[in-house]
Amino acid sequence: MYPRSFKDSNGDGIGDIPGIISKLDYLKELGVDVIWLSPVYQSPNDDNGYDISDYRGIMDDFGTMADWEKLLAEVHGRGMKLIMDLVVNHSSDEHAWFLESRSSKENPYRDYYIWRPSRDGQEPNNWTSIFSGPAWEYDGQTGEYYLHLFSRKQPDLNWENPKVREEIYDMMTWWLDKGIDGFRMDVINMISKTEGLPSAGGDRYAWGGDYFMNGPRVHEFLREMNEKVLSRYDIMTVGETPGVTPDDAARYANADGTELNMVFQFEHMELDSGWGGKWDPCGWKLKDLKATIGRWQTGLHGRAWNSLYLNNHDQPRMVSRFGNDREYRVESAKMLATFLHTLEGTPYIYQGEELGMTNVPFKGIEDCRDVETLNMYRERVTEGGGNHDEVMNAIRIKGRDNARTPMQWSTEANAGFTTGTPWLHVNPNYTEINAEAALADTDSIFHYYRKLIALRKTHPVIVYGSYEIVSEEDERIYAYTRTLGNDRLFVMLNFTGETVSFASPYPLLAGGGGELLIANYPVGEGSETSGLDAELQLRPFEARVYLLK
Ligand code: TEU
Ligand code: CA
Repeated sequence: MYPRSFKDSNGDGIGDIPGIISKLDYLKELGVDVIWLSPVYQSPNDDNGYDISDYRGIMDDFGTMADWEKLLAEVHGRGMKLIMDLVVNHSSDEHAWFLESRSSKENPYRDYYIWRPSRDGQEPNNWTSIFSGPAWEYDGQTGEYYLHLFSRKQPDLNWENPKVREEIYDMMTWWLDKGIDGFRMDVINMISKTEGLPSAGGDRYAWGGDYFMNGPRVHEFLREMNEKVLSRYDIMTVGETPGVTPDDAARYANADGTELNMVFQFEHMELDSGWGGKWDPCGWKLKDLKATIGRWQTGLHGRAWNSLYLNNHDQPRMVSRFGNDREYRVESAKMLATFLHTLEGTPYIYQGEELGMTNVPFKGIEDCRDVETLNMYRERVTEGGGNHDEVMNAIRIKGRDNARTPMQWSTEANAGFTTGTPWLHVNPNYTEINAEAALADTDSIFHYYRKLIALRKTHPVIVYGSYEIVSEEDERIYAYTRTLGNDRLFVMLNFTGETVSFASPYPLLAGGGGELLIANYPVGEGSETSGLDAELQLRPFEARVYLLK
């Protein structure tokens, strides 16, 4: 949940905690078990709360600590759980620690952050920031540079300093003692940097990820965090770990419970990035999706635990990216939901995904708010002389603002999100895509999600079954089985907008031994031959899930 865009209760155009409370019944009806709340701590909002200036205060825009306490009670009162976003790779440059740290080289907080003198009059190394430009900012007060892997207002904390680790563990304990049910941990695999912070490659600026992702002490730090804090509570933890492989993840999310419960990996989020990376969007291939999902499903089975997602506040809307947000929006949204809810792992639903919310036709850069997008535009177009239309096209396809337009509640002004002026424009298609319409339509994507979620609760094979691909070579149909003891699930997904004939390797229907659990089209008994070589005609973006006898 992205609080800034979920529901505004006081007409200032910004979502807030009382607004969230007013919509908890909606989440309960959907069947949500755990709410992951993006940061609500005090922040100057350079990166919409991922730049924290007080880890124990609630952001004024979002309400008070009393509001937050009420939210937790209301969530628990409905039998749901709440996990908070732990952002400790970096803080805000307006955090008291950083104000002290930058004030002098002798200040006791100096080594809470990563300061280095210039190297030949330039930055201490050649790393680029993930939000464009160099990863170092010169600070005239003490004539040194500080490291910021993200925006210059997000200085990296120095995890080599045991005092920093103690402060963070104390803060985590403080929140856990309030009764939260766990943490999502922001870029937690970046907290250990390679000794000496070596430069990367030969260029003036280069990607330094080899020296700050999955670094030398990251597992030591997480084991210490687990021993000193996490292991003392009955909680859920999920680490956000860009750039991990299944083997890395098997360590972070190992079954012994010495680190985290699961991680968000990004391999399937890179399939549509060309040579130029995220902002060089290219088509993706189903065979590549099958390969990466297969690697993760088989790679972690019995060793660790997967998280399953195609959407969050950092990714464009999945129905636009992996489905068809025009003539087959509903069918493809349901097909993708079926995909996410029939794999092994914990499925995550991002606000509005259950409505089939789509990407946004941003007119110009003035429509965008995301620091990642604004920094990239300035570097490539304003300063770099790049082509405005080309860059705007990439932003419409991959920009994070696509996921951050206000939640579409109804056909009222501003989609019922606010009575004021929303901080970010509402997607114009809210008139037909909104929660009110979805709740009233028994055939809506919302109600389809409810059925999927309910299925997981009644069929252990869906949660624990081992994954096996079927017809791997098929470029249009993604089919797989899940097996647990004598139970076998068979899933068929048409990832194209055409009707595709597919030879099921299993007898289905007509007494053939398959029970249809869920489908996104009506499946008539007469529509297929039964028997071994049943030739199924799978319609555009058709999804079917059978329980084989
Ligand atoms: O995201 C980390 C991260 O790597 C993403 O920024 C991702 O690489 C990028 O968005 C892809 O384009 C986390 C938070 O989820 C994100 O919202 C924050 O901006 C970032 O960390 C810094 O805290
Ligand atoms: Ca508000």
